[in-house]
Amino acid sequence: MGDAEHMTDSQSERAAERDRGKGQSPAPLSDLLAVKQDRRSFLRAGALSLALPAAVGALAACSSSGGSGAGTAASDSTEAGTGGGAGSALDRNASSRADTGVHAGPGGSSATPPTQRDAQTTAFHRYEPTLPPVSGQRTHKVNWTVRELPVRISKDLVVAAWTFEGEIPGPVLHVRQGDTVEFTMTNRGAIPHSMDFHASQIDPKVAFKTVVPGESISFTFRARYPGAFMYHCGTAPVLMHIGTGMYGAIIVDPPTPLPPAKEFVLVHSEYYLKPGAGGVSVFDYDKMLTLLPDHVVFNGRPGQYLDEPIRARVGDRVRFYVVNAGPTHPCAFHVVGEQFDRVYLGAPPETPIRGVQTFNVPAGGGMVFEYLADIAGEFPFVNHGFGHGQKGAVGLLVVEP
Ligand SMILES: [Cu+2]
Repeated sequence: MGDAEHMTDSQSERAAERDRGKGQSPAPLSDLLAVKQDRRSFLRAGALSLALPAAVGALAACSSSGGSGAGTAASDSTEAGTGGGAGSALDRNASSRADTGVHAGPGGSSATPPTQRDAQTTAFHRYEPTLPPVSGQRTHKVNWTVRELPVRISKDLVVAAWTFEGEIPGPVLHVRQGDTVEFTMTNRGAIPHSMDFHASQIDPKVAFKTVVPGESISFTFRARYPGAFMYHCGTAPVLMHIGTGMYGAIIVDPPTPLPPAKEFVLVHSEYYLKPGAGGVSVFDYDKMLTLLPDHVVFNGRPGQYLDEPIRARVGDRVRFYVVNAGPTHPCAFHVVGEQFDRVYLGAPPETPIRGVQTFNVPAGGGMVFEYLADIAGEFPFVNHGFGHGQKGAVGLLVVEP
């Protein structure tokens, strides 16, 4: 299997070299740098190809709400976007289909139309992949705000996002099995939103219901199982709300901690975009339905850990909590040059599978991947569905001697 594995990567390398007309010795690192270089040209090519269908996909619902948004990244607007769209979304969510709402209603592309100033003033930052420490408290009070605002996902690309706490992905929550989460969400956006924690077991009609702008919702749950779980906005159409940035990870530790490790959270997701006003790209619901993303990413930014790798030392156990927000495609998680000692498909530490090269994390799922870093080097981690890896779902883990 190892030979076949490297052959696959080498083929990818050769194809990349042919495209660039360069001659480099095949090696995993150069392979990934090739991805990085190609990514820039891909971004340009992607922008060009996006320009063609851009005129086709006008989406009614949010162009009307956007029309009243007066061109600023408003919060506190209680008028924009709260007309018929808000009511109908509430009705649908009240029927308890929040997590599976797939009706064909228009999703809009930008609740608060971005401006050129947004594109110029929105700075890039790396999303911190290190798992934050768990608090000693057994009850976690979490107060989050929903905002619609521009987010720079690369040096060249700003998107008109819908967010939890202004970030894609939203913040990482870290609790222990049996802990209580007292959650409050306040909607400071221009359209309705909601919250669905996959780590909870709760009546979705009550807890995950949609909140109109200016209002809040609170609910409480206990984290019954350990593992890596997704959270997301469940307001219909869910595809649009997840696809526009409303997702993140909640990590639940087992009562007996897993062995000490360097722990990282990787939230995998897709971007479907079209050009928007002021140089800020907007999300394209029609393209989301075509299932062909422009970018596929870890932690919201294409290739960000090529520029600033994740680091560990020889002798470390490395643990990845991989949550796949989708909204649609699986993540075939793989570390080039390594094998996973354990993969926990469900609640760790029970029944890991061992000696794993690659495992698919489904959209809406989360798994825990561990390996022993006993070899120094630069190890690319990828979505080994390489059509998606090539679009940005790739990073580097540097293991230092
Ligand atoms: Cu939402």
